[in-house]
Amino acid sequence: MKTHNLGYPRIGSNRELKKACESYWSGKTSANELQNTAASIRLFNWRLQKEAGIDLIPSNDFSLYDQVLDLCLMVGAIPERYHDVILDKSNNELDLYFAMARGYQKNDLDITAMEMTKWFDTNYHYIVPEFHKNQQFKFFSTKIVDEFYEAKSKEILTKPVLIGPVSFLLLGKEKESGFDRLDLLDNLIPVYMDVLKKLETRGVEWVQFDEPFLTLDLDEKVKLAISKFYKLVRKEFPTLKTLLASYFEGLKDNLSFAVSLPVCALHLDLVRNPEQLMEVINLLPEKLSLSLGLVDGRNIWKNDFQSSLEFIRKAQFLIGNERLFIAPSCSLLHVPCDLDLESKLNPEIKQWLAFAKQKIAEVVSLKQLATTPSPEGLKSLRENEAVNNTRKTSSLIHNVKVKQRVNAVTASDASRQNPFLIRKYKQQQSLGLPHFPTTTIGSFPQTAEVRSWRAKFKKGDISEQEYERLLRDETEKTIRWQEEIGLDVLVHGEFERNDMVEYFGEQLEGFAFTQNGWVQSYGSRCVKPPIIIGDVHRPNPMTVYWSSLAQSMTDKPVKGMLTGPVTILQWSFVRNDQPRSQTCTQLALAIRDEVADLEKAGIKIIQIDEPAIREGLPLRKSEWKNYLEWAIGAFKISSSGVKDETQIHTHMCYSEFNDIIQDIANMDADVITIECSRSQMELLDAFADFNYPNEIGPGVYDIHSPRVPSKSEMIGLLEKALAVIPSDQLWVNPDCGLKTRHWEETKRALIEMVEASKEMRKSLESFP
Ligand code: THG
Ligand code: ZN
Repeated sequence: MKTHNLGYPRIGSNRELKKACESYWSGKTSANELQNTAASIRLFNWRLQKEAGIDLIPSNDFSLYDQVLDLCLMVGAIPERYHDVILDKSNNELDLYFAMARGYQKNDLDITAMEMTKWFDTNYHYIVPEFHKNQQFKFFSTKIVDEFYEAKSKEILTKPVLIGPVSFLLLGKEKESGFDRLDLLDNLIPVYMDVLKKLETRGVEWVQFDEPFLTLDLDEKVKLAISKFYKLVRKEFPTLKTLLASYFEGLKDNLSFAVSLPVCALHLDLVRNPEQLMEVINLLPEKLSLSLGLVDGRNIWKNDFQSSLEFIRKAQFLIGNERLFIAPSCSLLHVPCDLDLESKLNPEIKQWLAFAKQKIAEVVSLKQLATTPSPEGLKSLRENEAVNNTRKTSSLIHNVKVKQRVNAVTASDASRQNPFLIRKYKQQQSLGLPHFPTTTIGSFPQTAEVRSWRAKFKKGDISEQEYERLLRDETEKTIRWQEEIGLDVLVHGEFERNDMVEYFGEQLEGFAFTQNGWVQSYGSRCVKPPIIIGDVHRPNPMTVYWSSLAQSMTDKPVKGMLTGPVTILQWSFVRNDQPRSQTCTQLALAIRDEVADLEKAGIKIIQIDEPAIREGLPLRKSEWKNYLEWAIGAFKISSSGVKDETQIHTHMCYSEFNDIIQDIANMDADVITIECSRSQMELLDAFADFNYPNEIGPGVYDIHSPRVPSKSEMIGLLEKALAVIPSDQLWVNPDCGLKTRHWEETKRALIEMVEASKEMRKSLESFP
């Protein structure tokens, strides 16, 4: 039996990589300094795993920005627009790499970054490879070989990790029509063979191929492609040991296909799909080894040793120790680095948790428990059992009232009093908004100054009164400015908030927080997901103070701003002792209470954001219906407790919605604002084909770039929208919150936007 790991977090225990990258980008430090930091993180991670007793330690799991971008560079999939970056001889490979990740502005050149999208059902974003007809590839970046060599020179023989070529192609996008990116496989294979050759000559024993698509719905063409590649690898490298990894789901109907592939070992995610173990073992060819992914790489709970050992023993009994690996379920990229750094966490809660470093130790413990029974082993098993048992009865977790309330939810709690058309009429009477009403998504720029107030307040450098006064002044300035430029529905600006999910979690019961539990979101950007440890409820109003304060400053309606239950669930670490649907319903009831209090305080428009509803979709289509039922149901529970006159908005971003448009309509929000400025027509077509019944604000400009769009540009977009959306259903707004922008461009863009709406109104009056 061997232990191995699929990938270790690369940001560094104290976000060293984030700081090094940002300092390099701002020109404060050299490429050399950045590379030194990167090398020391790699060495730290390798040594940590080696000292813990991991037999096969990954390399090439490190990345300066993203592992898919690394692969684009490895195979020379460099979009043509970056060739000018290469031609400039003062640039090196690192400059090219970051140009692809972040865009490039230098000497008249203004080259856009590559697109990003979510990595399966995680909150991690990868860079989307771009493919063209007949595209050629070549072995370009030698990172994978270099890092193997780097570890070897420190006496660590690593297992390089490489996304398989078929998953690589599937992760990307066809940038022109008339071809299928899978047809590029034949051009890609020689590069992979080249890489494997180089690795083999340098003494590689094991290579890990990630084919995460193996757990999705696959057609025959994809299967043929996968099988073609692994047959070739086997033929060209008969003695190379290959481990094929899939994760985030079970293999399910791809199972017999997966076990037929000529690889040496197959990794299974037994956290997501424990049932597959017996099915795989029943079909397992004699020469294939199995890697049991038993330690949850997507969540932070301590492993249940007894339950894991039952799986290991079954596998031991049926196929023996020789052919077994123990591992985390997936790469540990998705969990924070080290629980030991949490000095402020309640010890009762802390004992239930394991971060990456602790999970590595768990993998090793499981092997020891399964292979070398000892008194100490038995003791650690008993300890593990005792600690996990305390969770089952802890008063921190269980709240009878919350459970009773969830059980008492009825269909009428998830439905507004009257249908949309009746509400629309009453809201029109009450709000009196013009045609093409203008609004923003909620947040205004969080300047370095605003963030410094929060930091000072947290450190105790300024008093609570002082902090509040500063925020109040900032809010008032923002209200005045919105009035001045003529926006119709105002927002308070959210200056009091850190991350939206953290902000709500901090005010709800049932959550715990880390000081340092950072997880990479994209590039140097990290999030600190809250931990939902127990039954959730809302002891006190959360946003009423700031919303009603802002409303008291103006006669225009101020929108209340909340994060929806599905998004709070999706961007937190979620308890694993009850179904996600149940936790989501508890969150929905907490938000419902907040909505009711906002309404009582005189807030007439309330926005409940659900940007993560799409990414929560199960990877297998057969499970979509069930998810959508409880997720949409939770949104409706959170939003339906109000009078007809109260206007509910929702906002969505980061994804394509075409395939769940019916479900979005079922949310029955009075107004939906949606990110679509980059592919507006595609999205609008979906809403038009569908005859979307309620009001909609397709974003008229992209807030992810500092570029200021002109009034006429936005009018152009609105006219296109009018071709498919009736004029009394159309709102005018940017496509997302303005938190990450500067005031300068924000002001210019919003002034143009309001002017665009005014002009649209005029032309409506002349041609009604
Ligand atoms: N919150 C959470 N998850 C998210 C987003 C979010 N996932 C999707 C999307 N938005 C990801 N985008 C970002 C954008 C910015 C940052 C992180 C994720 C960011 N992070 C700060 C950093 O890394 O410096 C740290 C944040 C902080 O100091 O609290 O800027 O909005 N949960
Ligand atoms: Zn958004």
